[in-house]
Amino acid sequence: MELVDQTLSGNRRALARLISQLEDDSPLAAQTLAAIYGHTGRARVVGVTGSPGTGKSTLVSELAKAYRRAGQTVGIVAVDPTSPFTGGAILGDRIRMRDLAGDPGVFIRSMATRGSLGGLARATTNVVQILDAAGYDVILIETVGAGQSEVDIARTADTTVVVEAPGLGDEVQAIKAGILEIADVLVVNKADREGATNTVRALQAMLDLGTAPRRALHHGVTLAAEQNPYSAPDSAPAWRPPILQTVALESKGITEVAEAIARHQAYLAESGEAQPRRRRRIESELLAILRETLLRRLMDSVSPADVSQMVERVAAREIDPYTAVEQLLASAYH
Ligand SMILES: Nc1nc2c(ncn2[C@@H]2O[C@H](COP(=O)(O)OP(=O)(O)O)[C@@H](O)[C@H]2O)c(=O)[nH]1
Ligand SMILES: [Mg+2]
Repeated sequence: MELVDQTLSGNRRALARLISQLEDDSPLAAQTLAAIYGHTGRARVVGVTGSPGTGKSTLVSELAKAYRRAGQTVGIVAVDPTSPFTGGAILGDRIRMRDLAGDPGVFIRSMATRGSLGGLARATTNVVQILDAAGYDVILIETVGAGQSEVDIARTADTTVVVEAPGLGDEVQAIKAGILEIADVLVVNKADREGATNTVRALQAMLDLGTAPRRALHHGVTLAAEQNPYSAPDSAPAWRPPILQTVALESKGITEVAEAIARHQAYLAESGEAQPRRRRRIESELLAILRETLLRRLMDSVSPADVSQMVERVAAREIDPYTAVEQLLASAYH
């Protein structure tokens, strides 16, 4: 656990090596997380999500610069294969991000999208926890808001910023992906383009439609507030996501976004929402680990020879696949 000690004392190379080692070694991940867990819980975690091309990477790098100017250290986790942080985007964008890469107060990590998306969500959570333990003040997670697992990743943040851009038909996509539901701050980027005010208006209208108190997701099912043991006290006024316009490319409106994030974090602390949110996050993390562990243990308990034999029997139409699975589980060594 020498790497862990070095990471906790701020060694960047140790941090990078630790993260790489975790990527495919889950027993090691479990050990490492056990060793660092007591040092986590201090960073402010901000998710930035939205459709491809809305300007998330540009916004994230501008936000990172704003936090750096305020003297804060920043970890960036990019879960986006086309991210300029990964070298995936056009040259101009990469050049713009170069000053971040040379800054010792910034640590950038891009997540490989290999493996299952569920695994990616886990891996991302692990990296965020390590950056937190390593002492980064703010952690920015960039995800492409395209599906449920990206939404799951965004949900691991204290504050989620949803980025839209004019003229992409994003308003409609946002509803489909349920992404508006998780927005704490809405940003209409590319406000230099035509149609930005229309996008703002559309988002405003959608927020008006959804003014019912926000409900917490429990096991992926929406529960009424009174049924949810983790819901905030009734007296807390609901948070209405502000809608902000930015031109990330020209660094316009960035301070306002950082301020809105800070206001949301103050709201979380003052309203008593922070605790239930943390609990929900820990609950879903725990359930994910439980599911993974159960799956692995059960799979390990089924003998490969028995599986081959069942394949033969199903192929011969002696037995159907469902019955075959029941028999395999019955004969597994628990
Ligand atoms: N016109 C305009 N272009 C922008 C703005 N922000 C980002 N872009 C450009 O939009 C493209 C996509 O940006 P990127 O940050 O990679 O978007 P992502 O896919 O959401 O991460 C890039 O070519 C950026 O230079 C903006 O505010 N205005
Ligand atoms: Mg990107």
